[in-house]
Amino acid sequence: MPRRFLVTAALPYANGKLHVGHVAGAYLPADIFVRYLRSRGDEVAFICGSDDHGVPIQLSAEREGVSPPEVVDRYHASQERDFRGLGIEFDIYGKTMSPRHIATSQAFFQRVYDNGYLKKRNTSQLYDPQAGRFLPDRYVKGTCHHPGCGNPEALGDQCEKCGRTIDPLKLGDPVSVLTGARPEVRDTFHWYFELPRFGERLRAWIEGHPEWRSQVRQFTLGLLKEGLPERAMTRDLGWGVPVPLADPDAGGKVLYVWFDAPIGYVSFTAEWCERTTGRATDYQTWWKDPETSIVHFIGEDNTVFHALIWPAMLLAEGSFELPANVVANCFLNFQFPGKDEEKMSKSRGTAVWIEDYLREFEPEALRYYLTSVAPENQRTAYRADEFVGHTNDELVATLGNFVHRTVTFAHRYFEGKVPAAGDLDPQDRAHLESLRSLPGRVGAEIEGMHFKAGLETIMAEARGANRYFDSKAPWQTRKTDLGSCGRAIHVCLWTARTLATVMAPYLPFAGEKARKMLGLSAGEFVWTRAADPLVAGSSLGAAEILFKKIEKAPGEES
Ligand code: B3M
Ligand code: ZN
Repeated sequence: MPRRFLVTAALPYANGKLHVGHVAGAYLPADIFVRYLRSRGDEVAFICGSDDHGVPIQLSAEREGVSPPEVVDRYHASQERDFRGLGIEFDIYGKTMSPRHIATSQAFFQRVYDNGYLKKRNTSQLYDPQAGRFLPDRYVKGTCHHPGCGNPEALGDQCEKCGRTIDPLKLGDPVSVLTGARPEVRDTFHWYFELPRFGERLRAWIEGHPEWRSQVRQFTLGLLKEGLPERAMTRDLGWGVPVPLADPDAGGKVLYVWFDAPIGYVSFTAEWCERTTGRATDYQTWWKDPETSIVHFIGEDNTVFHALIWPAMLLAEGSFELPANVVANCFLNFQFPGKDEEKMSKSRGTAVWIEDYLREFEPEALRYYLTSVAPENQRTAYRADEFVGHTNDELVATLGNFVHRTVTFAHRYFEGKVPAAGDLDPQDRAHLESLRSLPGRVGAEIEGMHFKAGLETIMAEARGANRYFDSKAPWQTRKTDLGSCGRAIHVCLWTARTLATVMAPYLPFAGEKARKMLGLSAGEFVWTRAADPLVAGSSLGAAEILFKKIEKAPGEES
């Protein structure tokens, strides 16, 4: 029975280009997961888009002296191009500044309000007297107020060091990022989301998911223990979704970007349904049917929003299903030879940009390397010196070489056709037994969100395949015992099929090349048929190089 999955990857702010850290965080694992599910025959919607609102966009627009939509359009297009170049293929790459999204988030806000979970409260807020403006979220910086953190660079909405949300009024030594002025405190009012009312339900929900990554569980359960604060869900800002309430005081206020952004997953699903079925209301199949598994892929800094605030919003709205999993990767640091390991950061210029990468390198090397060092449970580092070795020794010399040498051999000595299997010997049978279990073993790792382990399983099998080839020495037996030579090549081609099918979610471009080399149709190149033998006598396609060797690491000066 095909299952149904709605898979999302966090919406990048439309104020910057994508770098390797983004890809390693949410997008690559999500793409692998989706490709795997599709190969199995499951029904999947893969949703992403740009996060166009909020302070980050407005700040960028102000710094560049252009309008927010101009910033959004430029970066939206660049992000979409970069994703496509890496083979990360969403069903839709939406925009939160689209009219449908604005209407959807307003309706959502209104329902949460009507259900009694949003309360208007007087509050004080930081205000920049020089700029003459309130300073919501990232307009202010200061020292994190959470016990045991002390990060001096905490942003007004979230501390990147401890991952917790920030109350800007509690920041130590706050400064306005607009003018550097010390902010004043002024009165205003906002609509607050009564998060504390959901604490118990969220705790029970998370405790009911022991399969989630432990860092996500620990972090969220820890926050629930501390007690969730109420959170203002509106802002005094010029750029955002206007607060839809009839209240005359709502004029001039917009929704907090973290209120409207996750609703983007819903509005983009509706947009995609409209484009594909003509019925936007079909989004309900993906969001309101308990048979659908909703899986959010995110970077670690988005955990509090996806695993606590967003689910609480869904509960408050009342008609949606909760996510089945929130899959967070930790940060990926950077390490270049002779330099200290540091956080990948666009502001500090320590980043490998996807756009630059794709000008010189193939997507597969990055997909492979980033999966092999994926920060699934702890922070890991992109090490320039390691990148070359992983690509040349593993991807090229082990995986690519096995498929290539096998197909080349069949072309040279078996007229480009699959030789007959004949009578298998015990070594063949032992090899094939391991091969037959490969799709199940890799699949179990992917279903468990262990993408790196899945890839390691494939590579172990590929090393075994090369050993099998070597020990069969077909270049000798072709002169002495053509039957035994054919049998070995038959088994190797079979192995190539299995390997190529299970690697394809990780390495889709090479998977496609291998499929053609093996003479398989798209329908034959699916997970459920990965371990099927190739038909003896069928024709192979031309042998191609699957992966190219590289000379230096991306991001390294030549
Ligand atoms: N734009 C934050 C980020 O890029 C944010 C994600 C929204 S997902 C709904 O880190
Ligand atoms: Zn902190």
